[in-house]
Amino acid sequence: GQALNNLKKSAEIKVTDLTATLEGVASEKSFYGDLTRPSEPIELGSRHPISLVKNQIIEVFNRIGFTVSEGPEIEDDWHNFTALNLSEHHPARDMQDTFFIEQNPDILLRTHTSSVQVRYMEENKPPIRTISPGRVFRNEDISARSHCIFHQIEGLLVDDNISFADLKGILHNFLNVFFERDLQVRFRPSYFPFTEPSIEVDIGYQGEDGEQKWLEVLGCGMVHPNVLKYVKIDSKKFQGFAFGIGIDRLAMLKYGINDLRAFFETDYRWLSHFGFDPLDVPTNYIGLSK
Ligand code: 2NM
Repeated sequence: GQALNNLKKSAEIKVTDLTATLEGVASEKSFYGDLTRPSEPIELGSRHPISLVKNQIIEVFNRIGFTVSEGPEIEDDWHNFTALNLSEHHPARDMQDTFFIEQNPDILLRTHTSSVQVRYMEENKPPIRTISPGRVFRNEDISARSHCIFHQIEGLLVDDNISFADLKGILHNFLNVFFERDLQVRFRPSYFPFTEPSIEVDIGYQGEDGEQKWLEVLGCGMVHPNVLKYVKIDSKKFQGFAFGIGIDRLAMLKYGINDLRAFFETDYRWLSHFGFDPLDVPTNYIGLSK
């Protein structure tokens, strides 16, 4: 009983003290004493440049009917390699240093998001128009220009009556819209196991001495008939094209970033420079040129 009484007394003193203090503050009507004032605004973050560029690319392709498809980062051999026409001993499997699980080499970290498109073609039949953004993994040393984690968007269109001309038109338009100018574009023959023919795409610009220079921006090609066969699409009836875009690389080109490691440092001050988000502001990219 005595202990409870002591507690009651000290509580009463606390309440009386606090009431007096608060009444005093409120009667001064000072800024800080106004208990009804709104709280300090919460500072909003900004989007990461890789997310910005990813969204910009998605928006351009959304406008011409491409959906967004996603898939697992931990893949199996079939979806990452075999179904993409890289047979077990294909030399291209060595070209990409892959993170495998030692106990089970059937499990790996995807080296490209083409694996998503294999899954998409297994589930959906033509007409297909989809782009697959996501994180991919290759066992590379970290430097200003390379990292073992990077980001891709791969695109896929499968329909009847599709030719290389469709691929050229769509990619040239995409690059013009993305870089907001009328670009020179060059298509160079290359090699990928999952496309035939395979092409690398360069954009042209004038060097300091006025000489013509070219910069590689993406790889693409007509989907190899073997890939269509693996996902049970009749390659006599349907053709398709696919392309792979490095998001990190496009972000560096667009914003003049020369060291890729900045993307991973999460320096709040640096990141806040990219706060503008074109998806938040209604803009019309198509037809824009500088
Ligand atoms: C590239 C270059 C060329 C590609 C192929 C496919 C699929 F699944 F349809 F076979 N997806 N992406 C492809 C083709 C990717 O990246 C440089």
